[in-house]
Amino acid sequence: MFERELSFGIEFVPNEPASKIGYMAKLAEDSGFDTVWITDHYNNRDVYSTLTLLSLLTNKVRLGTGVTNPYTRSPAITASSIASIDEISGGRAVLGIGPGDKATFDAMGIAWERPLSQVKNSASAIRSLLKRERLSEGGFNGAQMAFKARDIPIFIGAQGPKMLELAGQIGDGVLINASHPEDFKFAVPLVRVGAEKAGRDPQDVEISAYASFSADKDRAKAVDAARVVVAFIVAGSPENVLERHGIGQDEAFAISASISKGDFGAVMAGVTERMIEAFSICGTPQDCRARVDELLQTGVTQVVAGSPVGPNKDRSIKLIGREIVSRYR
Ligand code: F42
Repeated sequence: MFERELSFGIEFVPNEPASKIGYMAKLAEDSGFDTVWITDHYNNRDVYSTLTLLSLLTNKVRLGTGVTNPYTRSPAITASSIASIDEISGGRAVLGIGPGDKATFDAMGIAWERPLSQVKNSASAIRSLLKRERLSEGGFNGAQMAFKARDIPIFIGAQGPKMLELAGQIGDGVLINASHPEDFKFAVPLVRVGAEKAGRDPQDVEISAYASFSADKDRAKAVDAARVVVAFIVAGSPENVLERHGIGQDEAFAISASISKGDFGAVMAGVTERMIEAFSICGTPQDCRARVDELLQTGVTQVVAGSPVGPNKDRSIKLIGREIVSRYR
């Protein structure tokens, strides 16, 4: 059995000013969350500027990129940035890194080549650079940091089977974008196989459910808040994942088409109860606890409350802290 204590994270998307994120991150810290994850997309506020402010506004929480990628930032720049966050925050940085979001790379004119090996090589390069080792392979030509940093934990953002196995091989943790136990029954064994293949103890890998989360005392309000996020997840899910949850391709196509047309009335109407149940942790605190209990059974050791968090973010953070996080302490 896996004995790691369950921890709680929260995700913020820096699509609003850092001061607002800072306020909510402090609220999350005071509400008992253990880790704050900030997403990285070129079209939002910069992840490291946001983490710098959070380093100054919080005292205890771990602060992480959730997740950055090796395409828009060289691993050498990532090593320098995350080491700086670690220094400013007094040793609280964690690095989440994944293959990145193809849609944003297309918009930036960046080719998404060999994502598996890019993630693997960049994690290895970052680890070496943090130790001040000189790098002269994998495209590097004598790169070396001017300062030594802590051995900052690296979490791999993964969904696909190969990436999950890689996360088990090289990650201190894995961030899996999913909310339903069936998805973790598929993912967790792959992470464990990866760890075993690399001769590691699978218990050393922190398995995180990076879930769309929506909590409110009123279930209907929680569901309404989750609808748009769930619609985007359905539209972006591969056929096998939809099938796993009994959702037809036709239903997903209809939602995609409504998103493309900008018809958000139709988007909301297209999201069924089954989709909400498959792709979010949603409802009253009691509903959410029931789901967290199920996830624990599959080997999950961190639950990350991802967007939307709830219909009123401030209130939902406090509610989750009081009625969910505290029950697992
Ligand atoms: N992406 C962002 O850009 N920003 C974020 O803030 C962000 C947050 C985030 C949080 C949690 C999380 O789980 C994911 C998150 N993502 C974010 C998305 C993340 O960056 C990835 O897009 C997402 O995890 C999907 O990745 P994936 O695990 O499905 O991996 C892709 C690349 C995939 O297709 N994997 C396949 C697999 O089986 O794992 C294998 C692909 C493969 O084998 N590729 C070969 C190779 O060498 O890489 C090449 C194959 C060929 O023929 O070219």
